[in-house]
Amino acid sequence: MSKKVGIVMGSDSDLPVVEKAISMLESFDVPCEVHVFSAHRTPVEARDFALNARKNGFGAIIAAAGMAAHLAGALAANTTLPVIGIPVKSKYLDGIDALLSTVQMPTGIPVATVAIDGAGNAALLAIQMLAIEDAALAQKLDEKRAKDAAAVLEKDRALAAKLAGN
Ligand code: RP5
Repeated sequence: MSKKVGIVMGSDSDLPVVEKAISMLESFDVPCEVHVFSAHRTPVEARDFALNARKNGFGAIIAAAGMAAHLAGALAANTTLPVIGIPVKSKYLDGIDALLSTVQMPTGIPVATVAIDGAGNAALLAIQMLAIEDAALAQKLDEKRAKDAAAVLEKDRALAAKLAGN
């Protein structure tokens, strides 16, 4: 059994985005634990989760937050596990606020930031981190890449047939 991935979101309103990460982890049979902890509304719980994450069996943490999104950085400040930030799009600035807040970490406390609402890639990156020490998981990643490539090539064939009028 691989290590767990911790998923922390700043609000339950982030769940529709985070669900894509949960389902991706499930598709790889990677265990995850999901929490709502906010860097500003529940800073103590967010800090304690990060402080204890390594000893609690986590191998990576995904942090999803919108607006002035300092959750990923706040978690990263309290653990040396890799932290992956998902900037969540809100209704005001199309997610640019969360993107810049998450990605622009000063030297010393890194956050690996994925695209705005990029929950699937956040999960895949966490899986790739766990797969460094897990050959079976690495094999599953290879299989997914091959399956995804085959799907694109099938679309290419379908497009060629359509354009040729077949
Ligand atoms: C952030 O503020 C959360 O991550 C969420 O994306 C955003 C809005 O939160 P709610 O007002 O919906 O609780 O902290």
